[in-house]
Amino acid sequence: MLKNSPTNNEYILSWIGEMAEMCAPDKIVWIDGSEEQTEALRTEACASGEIIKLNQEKLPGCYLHRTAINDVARVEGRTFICTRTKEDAGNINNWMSPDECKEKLTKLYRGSMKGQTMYVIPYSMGIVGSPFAKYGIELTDSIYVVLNMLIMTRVGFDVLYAICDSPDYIKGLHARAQLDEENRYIVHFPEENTIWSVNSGYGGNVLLGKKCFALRIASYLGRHENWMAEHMLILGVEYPNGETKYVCAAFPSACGKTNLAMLIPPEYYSKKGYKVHCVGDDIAWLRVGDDGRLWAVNPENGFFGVAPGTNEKTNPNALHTTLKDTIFTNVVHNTKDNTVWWEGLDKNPPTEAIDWMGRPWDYRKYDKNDKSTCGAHPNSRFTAKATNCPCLSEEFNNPMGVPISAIIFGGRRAKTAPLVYQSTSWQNGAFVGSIMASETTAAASGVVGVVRRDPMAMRPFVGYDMGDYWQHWLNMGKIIPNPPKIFHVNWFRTDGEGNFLWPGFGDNMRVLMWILARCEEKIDARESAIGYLPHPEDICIEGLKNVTLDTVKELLEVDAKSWLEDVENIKAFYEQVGERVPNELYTELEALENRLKK
Ligand code: SAT
Ligand code: MN
Repeated sequence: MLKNSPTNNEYILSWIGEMAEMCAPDKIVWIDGSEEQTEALRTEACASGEIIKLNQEKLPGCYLHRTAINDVARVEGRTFICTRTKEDAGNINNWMSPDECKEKLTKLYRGSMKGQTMYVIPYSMGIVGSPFAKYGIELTDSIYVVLNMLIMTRVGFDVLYAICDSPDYIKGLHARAQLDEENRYIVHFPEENTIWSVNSGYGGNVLLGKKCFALRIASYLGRHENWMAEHMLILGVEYPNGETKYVCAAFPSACGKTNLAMLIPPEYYSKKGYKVHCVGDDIAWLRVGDDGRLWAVNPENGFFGVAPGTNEKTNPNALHTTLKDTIFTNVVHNTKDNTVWWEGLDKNPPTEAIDWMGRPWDYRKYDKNDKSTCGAHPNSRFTAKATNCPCLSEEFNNPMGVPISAIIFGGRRAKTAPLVYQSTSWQNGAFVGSIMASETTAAASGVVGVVRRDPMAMRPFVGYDMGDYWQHWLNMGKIIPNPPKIFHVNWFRTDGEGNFLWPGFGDNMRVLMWILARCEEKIDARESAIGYLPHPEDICIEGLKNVTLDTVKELLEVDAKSWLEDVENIKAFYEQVGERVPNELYTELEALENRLKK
């Protein structure tokens, strides 16, 4: 079956041979990245019903896909890190021994592709040929996966030429099998550069270049090679004088990374000539540059964004990005004009429509407080090309990436965390990242809206022990001569009645400007128990309707009592992470507690 292969690499050929023998596909097709082959696959997937071709006048190149009803989000409970020892995976990850895992999954894979095609996708995370790029090959039985990978990564035979005869690439195997929830597994063998995924067809579980490779495996590689793989957006703020400053920001899934990355400055700033450019919306690979600064690349080539809530006001750039060449997953199908819709798109839900489960949908039955009446799944997504984004940075394809002035951590917290504060050092900043917490969202299966600790927004994505990961952060601080400053933000603080105090979206620029002013040491701040806080009048509120100086004061309040409760929760979390929590972080925690008690 492997005759006429586009590579002679024995490592690749023997691995594919082994996987094909196990999965028993009828044939093997190499994905070359050409428009011709891609179009043929789209046609085939339309014919089988796997995707639906949308109105090509209104949405050229756009398609709709529905996943199985039981398969709509990442499954953290079924995600495993299979290192040789359990200690290396740590207490926060699920662990299985590599041998046990392979034995178990081999049974699930065996014969699973009978009667089907195995697609071989050679892809690059990062620009092919650049020193920062890493290569992977994903084997899959799903055309949907192929079409998504063609958008999200750089696919083609140039990747095979770049790998050449090296064994150095990430081996990914995906089979939908029966889409059986009970036997769904997303497993990583970081010591073997291998990812296995079975019984799912949903994005984060099956687009193996994304969370599995670019975060879990890459974080493991980064630790050994002195770089960092982080769950961060990358954006540039261009000043009226033409200079651009870049920041990275880590937020948990479905907390607005895509919105922040594509922010449109409020009029107050745009009139003066400020612009924002998007380099990435989800993942950053960070390395120390020759100039002693930290440099970031976005290893992806597209956006896998949350659809609900995306509209002309919240994120016009994302909306425009999705108007062509996009695959929509689990949104509403407007059958009258063959387009798509989701909650929060506009005030005109379609009158003839099919919901994400494939059932007729009556918008009049929609109840904002009852998620089960939604037409689009709360975690429905668009897969869109980065190059279609109106505010994409000119540096997007720069193989060296961009220099980072600030790292921003953020969670979704109704209380406790202020709008913004600055850490006092790299070590203190790593501590601030380690104590991040956020209310859970629909991006992962499970209860939504409960606060959980999500260090660096990486809880589900660190490919090794969390304590070691924090140690790696501390170690990196020692090898970056000119490190970025580290901040924490919270856009989601509410008043006594549960209303958001801060408008968010484009107005988050106001906070970014304070952050950048701090980086350039152009502005003063107040020392507090948790770090540096802005003087309230330094957050620009010109042109904001419902925000007064008093609102800003409220947003910046640090309530020692609720922070001390948080400290107890952090202690419990550190205990759970276990023995490898670095002493420096305990020192930071103790110091924080003492300052709060003063
Ligand atoms: O499902 S993905 O992991 O790809 C998206 C997310 O949860 O951030
Ligand atoms: Mn993400």
